[in-house]
Amino acid sequence: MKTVFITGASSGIGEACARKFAQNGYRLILNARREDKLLQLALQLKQDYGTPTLILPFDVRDRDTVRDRLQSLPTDWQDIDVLVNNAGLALGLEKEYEGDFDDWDTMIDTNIKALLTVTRFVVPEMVKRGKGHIINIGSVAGDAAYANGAVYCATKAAVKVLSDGLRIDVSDTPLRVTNIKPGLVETNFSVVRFHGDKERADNVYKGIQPLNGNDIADCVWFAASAPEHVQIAEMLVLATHQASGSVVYRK
Ligand code: NDP
Ligand code: 8X3
Repeated sequence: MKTVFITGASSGIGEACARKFAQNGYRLILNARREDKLLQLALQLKQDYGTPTLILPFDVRDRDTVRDRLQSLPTDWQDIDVLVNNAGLALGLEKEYEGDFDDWDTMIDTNIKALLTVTRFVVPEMVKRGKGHIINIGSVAGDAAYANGAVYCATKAAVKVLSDGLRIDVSDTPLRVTNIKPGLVETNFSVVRFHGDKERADNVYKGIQPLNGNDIADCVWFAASAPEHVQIAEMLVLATHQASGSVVYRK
């Protein structure tokens, strides 16, 4: 049975990926900070598909904990076939010269530094085994800046470059590296971005049919299930009526 490790699996895209891999016979290692959500999901997937799941509730920004928890995985859970680096967030929507320092730190620490930390502790074992696939959840936001989103966009540009760099660094191995770049996906993303303002979050998806978590999980699965000699390097996935990070046609 193959094993997938998904960060940020308590909600949205990560949760949808967990279900997709479970449907396809993988067993799951699921991370996020909210343990109750992970337990609920694990129970549901056990009932629906008989999926064995290992819950790893921790903050991916805590480097020591990431190291300790990954280095003390039960022996029969140590062979990770697919890593989905999904945990991430945007905070705030402000001009670059007016942004909040704490929001910047949280985005940079989570979207860039924590993704690197998890990669650093998982990939060496993959290289040793000569087997593995790293799937990073980037964003259309990493392709070009949009108004009031510079820091979030910069973190996702970093995900693109880190994916490209890792792909170069493992090109002498059978490992594959994929950067999935979604556009507007209706998840908890905007509620988090606007610090819990649900009404403001709902407005982001008004007048357009956004993508949902399952749409992105389908893309992740397409990359993960491609034949071994096929490396989906990048996938840009937009809602119909969205043309870029800043061009959206709303009815
Ligand atoms: P959600 O807010 O629904 O999910 C985010 C997930 O990340 C949650 O499970 C959350 O879990 C987890 N998470 C956040 N911070 C941490 C942390 N410090 N440690 C561990 N887990 C953490 O949003 P999405 O599903 O939309 O977002 C998933 C990824 O997709 C992000 O990287 C986002 O940037 C990216 N993305 C989203 C798009 C969208 O429009 N929605 C478009 C393009 C990319 P918990 O709070 O329990 O820790
Ligand atoms: C999330 C997509 O366009 O809301 O990465 O920034 S967007």
